[in-house]
Amino acid sequence: MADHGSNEQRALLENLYESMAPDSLTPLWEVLNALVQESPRSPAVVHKWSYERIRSFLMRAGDIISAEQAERRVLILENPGLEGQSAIIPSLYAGMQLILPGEIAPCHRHAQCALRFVMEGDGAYTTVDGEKAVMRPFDLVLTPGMQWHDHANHTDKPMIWLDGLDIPTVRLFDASFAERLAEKLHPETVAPGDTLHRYGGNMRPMRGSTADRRPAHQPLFHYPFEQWRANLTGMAATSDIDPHLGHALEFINPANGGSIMPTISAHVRQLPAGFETKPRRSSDGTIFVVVEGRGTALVNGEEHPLEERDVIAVPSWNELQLQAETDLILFGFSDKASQEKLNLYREMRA
Ligand code: GTQ
Repeated sequence: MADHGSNEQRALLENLYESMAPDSLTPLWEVLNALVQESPRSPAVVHKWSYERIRSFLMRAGDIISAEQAERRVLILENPGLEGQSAIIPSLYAGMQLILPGEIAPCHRHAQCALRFVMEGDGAYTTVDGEKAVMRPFDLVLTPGMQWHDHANHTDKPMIWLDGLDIPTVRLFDASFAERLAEKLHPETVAPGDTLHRYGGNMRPMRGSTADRRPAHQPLFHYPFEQWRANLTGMAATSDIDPHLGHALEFINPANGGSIMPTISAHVRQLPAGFETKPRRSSDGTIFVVVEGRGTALVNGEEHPLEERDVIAVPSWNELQLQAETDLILFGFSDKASQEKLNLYREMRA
């Protein structure tokens, strides 16, 4: 409350609150400023996870529980400011998933959208509606909402990837639906790579043809490292650098030119050695993965050293500057997609 009033008024108010509490009524004037803030003050904090530490706990989990028994063997990256919420920022979830050689994670589907960003291993796969996406380091693979998916590893090395899902967003809307397939693995109905050929090269099967088989709103689900790295490097070699972002390319859904999924946006950036971005704030909380190189994230002036495969969460409206010590390549995903749909997204460039 802005005006604290007299002791007598306070006593009357406290008495009122106590009597109306059983009727599930509370006074707005006690909480208005906290509810309607001048600018975002996220309960989530800036936090960095070292890949090697996550990995050692994940491998320990691998000794104790199988992927099949766990359904998904994942360590959740829970933001220290959001304890108990299984969230890395208020709207998004992140976890590190391990599939050991010979293991499978059984087939299911759910309303939640997922992205996978490959951290380690080569050649395990996610099957999306009957088509294997063979996963290579730093590939981006999607499982859009309600598409059947299972994971399996027939290689001789562990496969580890970062999961990014909109679990907290779906929870906010009370819109979670999920089911398991009766079989452990979805039958393989299409050859691996088929979708990339049909929809991944700025082309698509002619509409109405039998070849146009993927959902019209979400055809593509694999964005290979090989492609995105070449695009980013090619652009960086010839274009002026954005002072606030570095060289940055956003992944898009080719069906509509929009974000990769309705609730999650993703992009990659390249910062040449010695480059420092100008301070920038944005209302989307962002999770970054260091793909290559070394540098520092300066968040509100505080230094967070970045090493290869580190994961750092930068919640809404924290002022971010990135410094590249060596050439630095980052992958990032955020809730910008949702915010833009709701006309909430804002940014501020110094
Ligand atoms: O791989 O389907 O990290 O359903 C959390 C929920 C991964 C998955 C997660 C999931 C999955």
